[in-house]
Amino acid sequence: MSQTIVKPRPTTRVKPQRPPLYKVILLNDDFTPREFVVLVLKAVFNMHEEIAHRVMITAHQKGACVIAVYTRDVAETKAKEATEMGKNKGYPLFFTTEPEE
Ligand code: TYC
Repeated sequence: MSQTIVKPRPTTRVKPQRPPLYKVILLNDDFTPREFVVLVLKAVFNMHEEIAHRVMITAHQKGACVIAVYTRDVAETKAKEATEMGKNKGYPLFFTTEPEE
């Protein structure tokens, strides 16, 4: 009697990878008016007044504040757009990005 041995095939499992995330960081400066920082946070990061104000105060007191996390493209575009809004008014307002650990 012959026996058929069925070997299990190695399964190749493709685990969907999440794209790496980037933090957008707001930096404090001595010149940009507080209300303008709040306006930018609302316009670019869709924050409500109260949250935007709290974020602005945190950056003002601590020197910097992580404000949101996005995929690299979105983080860089928003940081650039927000920085540009300040630049257009002659303010040194600055947003930077950093990969999340
Ligand atoms: N420090 C600024 C001022 O006193 C206000 C400010 C807050 C600017 C946060 C930038 O990220 C910032 N007018």
